[in-house]
Amino acid sequence: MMPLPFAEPYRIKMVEPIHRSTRPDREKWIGEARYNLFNLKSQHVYIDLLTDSGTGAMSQEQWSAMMIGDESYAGSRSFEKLRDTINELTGFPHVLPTHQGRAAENVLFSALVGEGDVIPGNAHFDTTRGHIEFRKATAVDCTVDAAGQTGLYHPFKGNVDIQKLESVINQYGVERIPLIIVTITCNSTGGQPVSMENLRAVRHCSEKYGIPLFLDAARFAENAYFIKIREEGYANRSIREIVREMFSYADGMTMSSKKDGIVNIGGFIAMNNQELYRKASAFNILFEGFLTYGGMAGRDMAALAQGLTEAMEFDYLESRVLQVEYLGTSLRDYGIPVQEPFGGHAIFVDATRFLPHVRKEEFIAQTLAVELYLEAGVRSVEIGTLLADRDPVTHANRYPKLEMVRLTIPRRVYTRNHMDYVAAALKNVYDRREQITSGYRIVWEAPIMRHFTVELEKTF
Ligand code: PLI
Repeated sequence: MMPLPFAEPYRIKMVEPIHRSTRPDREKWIGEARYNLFNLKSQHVYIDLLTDSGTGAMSQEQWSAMMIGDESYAGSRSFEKLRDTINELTGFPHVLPTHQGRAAENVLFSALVGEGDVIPGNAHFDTTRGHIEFRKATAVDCTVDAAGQTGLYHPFKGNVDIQKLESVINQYGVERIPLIIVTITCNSTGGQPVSMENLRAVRHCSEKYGIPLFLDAARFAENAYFIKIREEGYANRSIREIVREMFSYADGMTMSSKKDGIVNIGGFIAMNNQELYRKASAFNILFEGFLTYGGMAGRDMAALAQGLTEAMEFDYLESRVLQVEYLGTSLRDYGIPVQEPFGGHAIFVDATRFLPHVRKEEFIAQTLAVELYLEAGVRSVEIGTLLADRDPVTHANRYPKLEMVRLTIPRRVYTRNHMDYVAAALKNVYDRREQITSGYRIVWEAPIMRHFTVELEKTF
């Protein structure tokens, strides 16, 4: 008997047209965009793999929840529903809604982080690092070394190296470390998960030194899926149980709901400590809005409560991770160097191995991302030197260990045919890689988070 193949646990009810274009069109548009893919109009993109943030498709249950959103300024029913869902899912009693993930970081760090502080973690996301450096504090990356070797198999490349963490604590002293942040999954190393064993070890360290542990939980459900599939002892545990255990090792969390909340906008902070909650509440009111909406409409909170529940369904998670794996396998079969094992939300292409003739000073990963757009209208994103930004003290470019192009898959949006198209497009670029020998130089950049708005010109 033939084994039944995998298929998505949903069907399509509403469609959004997307359009192909010609190469001369794309040459004109990317030039006008100053070779920055963030500057492109979405109608000039055929397949948009810029991000999985806020780009997912909501379910019929989420759309119907929106119709009963309670838009009261204070005491909204939709907030209560959301708070109850988060309490049940995470175990944290105190919840502050925010308009997105970086807003949660802004509010929490306003309450916790000061000048000269040091915040260790596993390859902090760019907005997290941005909010730390904006406060003249320092983010220290303590990720395991295996994360930097794209060809090496390690099931949990998001893990924190406990020895590195301890040596940061000993070097700077507990009084300069207001919190440890562990990002699940670790976006910056390739959507790589953190194991339960590692979370327990970080918890042990945080208790030993009395330093609070917060999870940056944007992709908590995908992390739980990998624990179930890859970690010994979890195969028979439900995603819900795994999620609850992950959060039990932390004092709190920040969340960008635009990822595993499967909504288009939203975020929150959740925590155990009431005193910290009260302190952070003042900043929430100042920056985000009253405590029962925090920058979200009632209908957004209603959709989020439903989305968080759907994100923990095993069949959904399996189809998502297998779609990402399908793209990764196709690329690997073409010989294209990618971060392995494949991550939860994206395939990360190793641009240094892909384009060995482009100098790092000319932004290798950005050069590859532009080539992919020119080839087929596929928008990806650079996770490399532009994103790594300049050192806040020396202002020199920071060259990260990995120069990557991220092909980020929105939730429940694209089909297998779209994945085939992307893989073929990248293969065409790979076949002509020997002719790509130069990249770009910066003509304008912002003083912080430059990659969003940077303007470039060709060096050739
Ligand atoms: O985009 P926000 O402000 O809702 O969330 C910021 C944020 C925080 N943590 C992590 C791990 C993220 O991945 C993240 C946002 N990520 C984006 C936008 C991405 O394209 O990956």
